[in-house]
Amino acid sequence: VDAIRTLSEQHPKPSNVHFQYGTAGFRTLGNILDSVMFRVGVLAALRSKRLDGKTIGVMITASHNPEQDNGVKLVDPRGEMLEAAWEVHATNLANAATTDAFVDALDAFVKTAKIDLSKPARVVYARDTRPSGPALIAALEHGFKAIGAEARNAGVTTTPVLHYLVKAINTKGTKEEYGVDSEEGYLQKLSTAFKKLVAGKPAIPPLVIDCANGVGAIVGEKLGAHLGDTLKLLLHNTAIDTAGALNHACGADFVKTSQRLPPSLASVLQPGQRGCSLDGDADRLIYYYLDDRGQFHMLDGDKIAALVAAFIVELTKSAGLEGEIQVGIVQTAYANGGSTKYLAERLPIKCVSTGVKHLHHAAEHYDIGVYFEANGHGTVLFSSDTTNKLSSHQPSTPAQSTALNHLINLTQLINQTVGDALSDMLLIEVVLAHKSYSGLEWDSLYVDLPNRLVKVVVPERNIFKTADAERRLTSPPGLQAKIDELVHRYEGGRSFVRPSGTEDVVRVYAEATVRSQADELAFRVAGLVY
Ligand code: 16G
Ligand code: ZN
Repeated sequence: VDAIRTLSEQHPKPSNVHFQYGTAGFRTLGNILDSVMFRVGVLAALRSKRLDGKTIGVMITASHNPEQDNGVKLVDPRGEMLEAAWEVHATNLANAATTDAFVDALDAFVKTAKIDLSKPARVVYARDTRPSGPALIAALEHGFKAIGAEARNAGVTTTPVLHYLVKAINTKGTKEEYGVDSEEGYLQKLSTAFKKLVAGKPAIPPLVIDCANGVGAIVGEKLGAHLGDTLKLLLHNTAIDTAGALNHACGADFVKTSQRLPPSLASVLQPGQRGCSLDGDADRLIYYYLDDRGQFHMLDGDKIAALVAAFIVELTKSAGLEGEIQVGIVQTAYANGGSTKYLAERLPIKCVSTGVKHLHHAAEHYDIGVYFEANGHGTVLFSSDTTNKLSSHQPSTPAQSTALNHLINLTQLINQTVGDALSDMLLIEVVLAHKSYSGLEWDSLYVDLPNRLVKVVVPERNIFKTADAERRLTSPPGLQAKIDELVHRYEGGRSFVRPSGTEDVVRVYAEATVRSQADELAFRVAGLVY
């Protein structure tokens, strides 16, 4: 306790700020996060003690947000997001006004959560390329030191690599061993599976990758070296040391939100060529191509879900496992209506609230659960029953055997801990190679409805309460009825309003059959909210 007290004095909480552990952990301006980092260091160690010394992950990143932002989130032992109940504790500890208040809050928490302080504490941590990262890492390390945690620095790497590491460390030496617990082990695992999956397929054309001037450039380059000639990665927006470049006019969020090509790729991407954008910590991925008239076409998370799910269903059939393995889809309200219609006609589908933890948990209920947010974050989960079935299934024809092997290799290629832009990118390249699809053919699976997302700054976002997987407002009273009344007047109209979990704004989404109508509906609903 003395060490905590002394070190905490070096990381005072700024007095006029309230911190909140939201959808993406703590996230705000990097230069006010010092005290939060110290306290998260202590909290991560407590979480580890609570879980009998299992390794907890800590990632310092603000993902697709502007360069001056930063953030931190905790990763649970199986590589998943921190258990929801602890988000509240994290928020409480971060907001204790003084060292005394912090120490008191810790004491109380240790008692109520029944944490045995004599247990070991183990953590692994990493950061993205943000300039505020090193100072925040130092504060975090102070937190580890204060409580005597055994801490392993994973350096500068992507969020999905950190999630992978957590799972690899915690499964080491067990029969569920996830892989070698290093970035190199991760790259090896992915590239080996990829090479097996595309063996014998025609050569894959080079792929343009927009690295958002972030950490994806570093790990992407290493991945490229592992892939060699199997898939040539043409890395762009790799200026990780240029001030202000991170996520600026590039990256997955820019492409998804503005629905256009990053200007920096204008002279790079050729008509017909595939390109993709990562976000600042490489856990989101958006594809695109230019048609022969040079027109931009976006292939977002919904298109990825459709492509991948159809492929996996085909493989389970070809492997002779139809009826034995059920493939299901999880989406959020942001999923394009076109994709929902297409997928619902083919597969079981569920809509859940925004945020990885909701999608991930819902996907765990299927034998193979495919989840992608429209923003490009997603992955595929194979239940342990399914994994066992795949390894014990006896194929009765050579064709079945091939399909079965593909499925097994997919379980290795896919980062099942969290959405992973690089792993997803390889997955997409596998499907395109197997189906001999160009961007155009992939795009033609279904037609996107025109849509618009706007954010509205409101005095009190907490008065906005939703139900039905965020598709309806229950508060403020009467507002949903007004939205319904508006939506009715638009052909193919759909709109919903929800408070953001990462920013102090309310988001309004609208879609309609015609572009101008989608825009108009979005702005009129925004007008109701304001
Ligand atoms: C974060 C989440 C994403 C979610 C978004 C919602 C991760 C890796 N990503 O980016 O899943 O869609 O937040 O933000 O946790 P919002 O609540 O501000 O709309
Ligand atoms: Zn991200």
